[in-house]
Amino acid sequence: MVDNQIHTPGMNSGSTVVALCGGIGGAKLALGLYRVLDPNTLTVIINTGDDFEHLGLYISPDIDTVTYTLADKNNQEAGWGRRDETWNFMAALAELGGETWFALGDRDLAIHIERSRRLKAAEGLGEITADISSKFDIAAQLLPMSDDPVATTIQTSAGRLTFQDYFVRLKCEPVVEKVFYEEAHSAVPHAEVLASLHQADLRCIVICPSNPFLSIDPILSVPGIRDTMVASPAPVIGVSPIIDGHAVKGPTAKMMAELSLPSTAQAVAEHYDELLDGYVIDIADRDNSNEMHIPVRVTRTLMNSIEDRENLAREVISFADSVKASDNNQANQVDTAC
Ligand code: FO1
Repeated sequence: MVDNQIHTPGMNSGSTVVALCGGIGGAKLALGLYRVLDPNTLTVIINTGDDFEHLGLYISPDIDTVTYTLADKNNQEAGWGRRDETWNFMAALAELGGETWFALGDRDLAIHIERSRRLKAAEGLGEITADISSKFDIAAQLLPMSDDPVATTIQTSAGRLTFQDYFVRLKCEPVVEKVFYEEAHSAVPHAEVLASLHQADLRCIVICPSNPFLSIDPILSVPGIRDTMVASPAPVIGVSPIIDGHAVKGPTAKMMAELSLPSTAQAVAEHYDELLDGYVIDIADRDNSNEMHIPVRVTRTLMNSIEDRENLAREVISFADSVKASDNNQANQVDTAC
């Protein structure tokens, strides 16, 4: 349901929105934005640090999670993979003694096999992602952060692990000591990523409530993306992935404790530092809102229902418009003062 109040840009705001997203929590807000905005005005920049080669296939989990979610084909319970899935391939693989720790459903397999075939035919990840989006009638623009490989690896008490080894095979149990984004220095942002961030009518940039270290930092590690966001006149609004000291899903709070950071909404805002123009936190963290040195919007950020996703998206957009309006007012005051 496109919301006219949100859909109609404010007098001082543009009409396009860019969201940085990875993982399950991020995809929930991406869906909320997709449903309340004109979907043609939304660009989602997706983390590819989770990507890996498995069983001879190139797997891009966060691109698939966002794609299935916006196409309404996703498995709501798991948060990843497809709905109405069957597991005959995995059962047959088990008979052969194949690796079954990473579950690939029969329908889900098609996207991995088709993406792998097209990558081998030298198509770019962004081109393939756009084509799959259009085959699924997704009106938003879905972009990988780069066509170049950037692999998230994790130095842990169990040694240096690839992302999926840590996240799925070892269930996030090893103690995290440091996170790396391999080859980020030589990666180039996807051309459409920089174009989306340079749009003249950019209303705001949203950092979704994803794991900052595993889903957002890989995107920010690609040279040029963070600087473009900092320089953008559009407000950058972060949504806290931590509610009352806990992550809604996944290892964010555990990782923060292991990295000697307080697992609080405020600590995540401090991690993003000068990138943020505004920060959205949950009502459970209302008392901490005055400890933050940037504008804060307090609202319900837990997203159980579709309405929760849409309501949070509306709050984020209206908050961005108000941050932009107050920036304009301050700029005008400075003009009149001097
Ligand atoms: N996550 C799991 O915890 N267990 C799995 O077996 C699993 C399989 C899987 C298959 C395809 C896919 O696109 C995602 C999958 N995920 C699985 C999620 C994956 O680990 C993602 O990296 C997480 O969603 C974090 O972004």
